[in-house]
Amino acid sequence: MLNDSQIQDYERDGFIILRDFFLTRMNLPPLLDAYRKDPSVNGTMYGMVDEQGLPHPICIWTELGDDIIGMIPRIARMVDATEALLGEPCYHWHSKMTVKPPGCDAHIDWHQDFASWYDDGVPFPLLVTIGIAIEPATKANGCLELVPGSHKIGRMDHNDVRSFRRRVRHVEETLGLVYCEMSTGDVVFFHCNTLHGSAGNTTDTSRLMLFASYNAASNEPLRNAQGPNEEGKFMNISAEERVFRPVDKLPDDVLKNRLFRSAFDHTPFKMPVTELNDGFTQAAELR
Ligand SMILES: O=C(O)CCC(=O)C(=O)O
Repeated sequence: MLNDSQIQDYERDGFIILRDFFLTRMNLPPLLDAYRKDPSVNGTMYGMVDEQGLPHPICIWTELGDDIIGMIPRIARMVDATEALLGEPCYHWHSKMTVKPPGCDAHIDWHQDFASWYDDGVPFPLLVTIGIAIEPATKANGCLELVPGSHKIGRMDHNDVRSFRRRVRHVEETLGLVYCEMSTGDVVFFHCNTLHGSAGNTTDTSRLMLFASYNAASNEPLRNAQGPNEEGKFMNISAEERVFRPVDKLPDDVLKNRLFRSAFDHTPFKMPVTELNDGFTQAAELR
């Protein structure tokens, strides 16, 4: 469980990095082995395109089953820590894996997650994401970058791209930048208004991260308040998948005791509606 000083750090910076949150007591290697055998994740990895038009692989899911990626977001210490940061019960919003393959030039452009979740109709910025390093993340292989304190700006307008870029530059120059370098098993908790992004991978090793996002129980999306994401256009996630559903918490040693059925074969992944989303490419187009 998080202590008061960790919660204060999160409130001040909009994120907190916890070393070895996972590796010692839990068990990530079976997920990494399965990913290395099948980097397409059963053909569900799509390309998400950056401002330069370069894709990086991503897959996303909302349903939590009994494979590894369905269990990780339900592990009690993940959910309990998130609830300590939010000060109330939470529910699973969605999870994803993002990859920077060796030599991948694609960036993940600066953004606040709440910009898109607001468009899902969410009223308050009461969402937290946990990023788990499945493979080591370094400055050279495109680790997550965060601007400390940027959650205090509030939700920025991402639509006017030139003005947004200028604001990001100013915020970054004013508040600085943290390279979230992590070893396998380290995690970062970050606020949904914390500005973040990542650069390309200049190394010959891949960088795999799993991100689990949670919404506060009191903060379900409002019907008829959606923006461009109306009818689940982003990654085809429906309004029904966004309502409060209690998390069926699992003991911390569930992975260590190998109680999973597979790594990712039992998860129904979301697929982007490509005719609506020009920010995606098909899996086959990924390098
Ligand atoms: O994988 C990364 O470096 C960042 C992922 C991210 O920002 C996101 O998916 O919202």
